Amino acid sequence: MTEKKILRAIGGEVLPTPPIWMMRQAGRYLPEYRATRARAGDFLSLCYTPDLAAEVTLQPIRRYGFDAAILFADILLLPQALGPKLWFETGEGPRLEPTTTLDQLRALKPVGAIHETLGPVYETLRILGRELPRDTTLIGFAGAPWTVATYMIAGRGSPDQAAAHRLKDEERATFVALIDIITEATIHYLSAQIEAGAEVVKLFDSWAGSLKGTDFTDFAVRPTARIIAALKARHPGTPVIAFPREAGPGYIGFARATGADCVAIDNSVSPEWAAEHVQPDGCVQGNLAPEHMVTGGQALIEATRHVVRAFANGPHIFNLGHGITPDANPDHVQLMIDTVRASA
Ligand code: 1CP
Repeated sequence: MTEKKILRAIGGEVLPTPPIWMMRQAGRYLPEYRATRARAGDFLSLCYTPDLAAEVTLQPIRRYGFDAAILFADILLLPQALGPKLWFETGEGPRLEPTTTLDQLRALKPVGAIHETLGPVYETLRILGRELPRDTTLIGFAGAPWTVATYMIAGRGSPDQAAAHRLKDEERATFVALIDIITEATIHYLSAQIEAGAEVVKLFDSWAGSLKGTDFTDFAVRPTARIIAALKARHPGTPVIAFPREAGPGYIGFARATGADCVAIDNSVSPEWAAEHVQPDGCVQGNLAPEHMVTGGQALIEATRHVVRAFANGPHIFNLGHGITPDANPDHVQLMIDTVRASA
């Protein structure tokens, strides 16, 4: 039997204390990350230089001994591999050449061509497969099609994803064709990650919460189900974590509807609610509010115990409800881990 606790929890085991990792665990809150990023020069060079990307992936494992390492990359590398230009505006965030017309869709590269750009990402995974401790699980990832589409359409992040909603509602055929291309490309991308050593893959649907009613079914559930079905056909033993962030009631039945082996929960719902409505279908991941990594103290300890207790009767991977922020204190992360591991 595997000694990797993350795989055991995803397989349905209830462990004495939940295994733990943290979204954005390699990031700007760590001084060693900032140093390596400075050496790389910029964020994209860091993503595409396998030795450095592997180094920042390993940093939080060395410092904290998390049970999983997540590949250091970004969900926007896949659209870039399809052709549109990608760059990061310092202090602002990512910018992507927009794709909103049928002509622009036709100009995208064939999905099989993504590997020409993404080769360094697979190399990072191969390095990690050699260098990670034996009991650490290696997680690969991609953005879910809706979330990737919101960036491809608007060319940047936006609080309401208005441009993507407009295309969806007004140019349906173009929007659906874009979702299909991203879906196919994601299948190729995640398959290659698994072949390079990813033991679990995670789909980040960060903006799933803005899809309502049938849109949620059509553009959050269906593309995720298609990706998972294709991955299961090629790699039946590799589990998939789905993260339809802020889905609210959409979390209910999401694992069954998509075939996901584990559902990651954000912190806009209570752990008791998720334990009652989502955990009966399988492993859940989450959902401590990331703000505790900034504020720390007794409130962090109590909130951590609360999450552990609420999920204690079913399979659970402890995590934050969203990524840790750059202003977090590394000591608070250690306090969270100590609290989880002392909770048996
Ligand atoms: O300046 C820096 O060093 C860049 C900050 C940063 C980091 C550390 C970005 C820019 N991306 C990443 C890495 C990253 N992104 C990982 C690596 C692994 C880890 O978790 O440690 C992962 C899984 C992501 C995923 C990602 N990128 C998502 C989905 C998860 C989420 O946070 O909702 C999204 C939406 C992105 C896009 C993106 N990349 C970076 C930023 C600042 C953003 C958000 C932009 C926006 O919406 O405006």
